[in-house]
Parts: sequence; structure tokens; C-alpha cells
Amino acid sequence: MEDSRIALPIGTTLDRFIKKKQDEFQFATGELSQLLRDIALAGKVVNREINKAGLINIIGPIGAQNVQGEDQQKLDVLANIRFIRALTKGGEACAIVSEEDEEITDLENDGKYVIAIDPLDGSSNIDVNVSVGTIFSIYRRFTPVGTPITKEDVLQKGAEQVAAGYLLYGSSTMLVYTTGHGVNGFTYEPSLGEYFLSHPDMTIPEDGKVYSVNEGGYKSFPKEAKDYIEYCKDSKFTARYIGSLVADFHRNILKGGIYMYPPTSSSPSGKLRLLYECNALAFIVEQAGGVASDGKRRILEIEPDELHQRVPLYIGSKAMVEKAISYYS
Ligand code: P6P
Repeated sequence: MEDSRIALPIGTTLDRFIKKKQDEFQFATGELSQLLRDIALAGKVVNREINKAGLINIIGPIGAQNVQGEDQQKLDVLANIRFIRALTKGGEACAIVSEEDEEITDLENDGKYVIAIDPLDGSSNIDVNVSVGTIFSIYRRFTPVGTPITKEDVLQKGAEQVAAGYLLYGSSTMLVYTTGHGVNGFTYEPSLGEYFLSHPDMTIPEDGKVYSVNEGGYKSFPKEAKDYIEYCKDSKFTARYIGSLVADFHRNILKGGIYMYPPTSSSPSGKLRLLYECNALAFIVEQAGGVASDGKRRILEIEPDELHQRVPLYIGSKAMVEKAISYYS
């Protein structure tokens, strides 16, 4: 779905892109633009630490102290600290829900945006040098600025997002995001410290032949999921499962495909979290022309009950997801 107002050329810097897109919105006040910059900055810092991980072995509590005298932490906790620090300094976010924190972090400022974030999804893959990612959603706060943050501010359905995105720390580091006017991908050039527009107006192929699911859980999948997987095998589709949601999702949005995490005996509601994993990717995939469902409901219409709520996830190319969920009806 293209925002036809301004088509910016490949190689446009993220800063210039954000500024040009903001100029298109008559009432834009620059706060969302600044928030996106703050997230991009934190992504640069996390990217640097991930790339060092193999060298200085930041793969778990190692008892060492870093130069700030901080105990060395597991990378996902470190990433959480970096994002919270960047968002706190930026001042545009008033609250953060993070996979790493049981409760809401109230930043006690006059910011009007709420962030739901998985600072480092798939972090167990760091040890084996597999791509990992950050996933984030941005909402307007629900209650008036200046009042304490409430659960109402964060338990908003995905359709209320004003922006969403992910960072993929892979063979190159990318930032992909949407503000509801199409999806754009930026590739980070570490030697320049800049993100450059590399994937303008990303659209997911309407159909595909790649399915991503951990078939180790097959025996405890619901019949509908098993039937769809058998359909994929009968259709001679290709199975690809990286074990890192952002990496599988990114491949599928570029090449076409479906990612599934059905309910299993160990995760009866699925494994993935609604607020800071599924909603963000659902917003992005719909903006790119795809579909995201829990098997019965559009992900973006699910009313959250709790911060760390899990839901089953079927997400990707429209024809593939619609085929998968047709087994539920
Ligand atoms: P399983 C990583 O822990 C994650 O949240 C996703 O990135 C990934 O797709 C999934 O869980 C892997 O889970 O149960 O297949 O190991």
C-alpha cells in the first residue's frame, strides 16, 4: 500500500526520510519523528554490542564489570537497558511495556506515546551467531498527559497503533517500520552511523511457497494446524524455520511465505506475545498487503487482557494465511 505523496529515492537517509514524511502531515508536531529517531539510535547501540558479543562473550551473566562498572548482563537485558535509556532521554515516550520487565515502566514525563517492545527477540540465537531482532509498537497514551500511566494506556488493541517496526541484526542491520502509510526498510551503514533507505514501499507477495513452523511441536498442534502443514507438504512447499521470528518474518515479507506458531501442549495459547511481538508485525504485514491472524481472529482486533498475553500466530502472504485459517472455519 503506497503513500503516493512523496516517493523518496533509495539511499535517502532515515533522518531525511522521517523529516520529509512528517512534512506531509499537516498537524505533525515532530514528536513521533523524534521517537522514531530515538529508537533508531538505540538500535545502533544494540547493533554494536551484538557484533561484539562473539568477541567479548556477552552471552550471559559472566560476573565481569564493564567500563561503567555495570555487571555484564545477558544481551537481551542489556538491549532493554539501551532502549529504555534512549526513550527516557528522548522524552517522547511516557511508558514502556517490555518483554524484560514484569510491570509497566512509567517514565513519569509528559510524553504522549506508549511503547511496547521486545528488545531482543531470539536472543538465545546470539550464541550461535544467528540473526536476532527488536520488535516495537507505538501507541498514543489513552489517559490525559500528566496523570499516572494506567493499564488502559498499554492494553490497547493492535489496530490503535500509530507506528510499528522491527530491527533485524543480521548479515546487515535493518530498520523496517510503518506509520500506517506503507512499509519502508532502511539498511544501517556502521562506518557512517547512518540508516539508508534500501527497501522503499515494501509489499509482501500475495502468495508463496515457504512455510515457517517448529514441527517439533507437530504432535500437539491443533488438527487445523496439522491439516495445513500436510497441505504445505502435499504442495511441495519449502520449510524454513530460523528460530528467530524477525528473521523468518523478514524473509517472508520479501519473498512470500507464512510463519506459524500454533498452540502446543507447552504453550496452549501459543508462544508469541500479543503486545510487543504479534501486534507490531501484524500492523507491518497488513500495510505490506499481508494477513495476520490467531487462527480465528485478526490479530489487530484482539483486545489485550494482560501485558504479557500470548496468542497463536499465523502471519504472512495473504493467500497462504487465508488457506491456513480456512481450516479453522
Ligand atoms: P521455538 C524466539 O524465542 C521466539 O520468540 C521467536 O523469535 C521464534 O520464532 C520462536 O520463539 C522460537 O520458538 O519454540 O520454535 O524454539
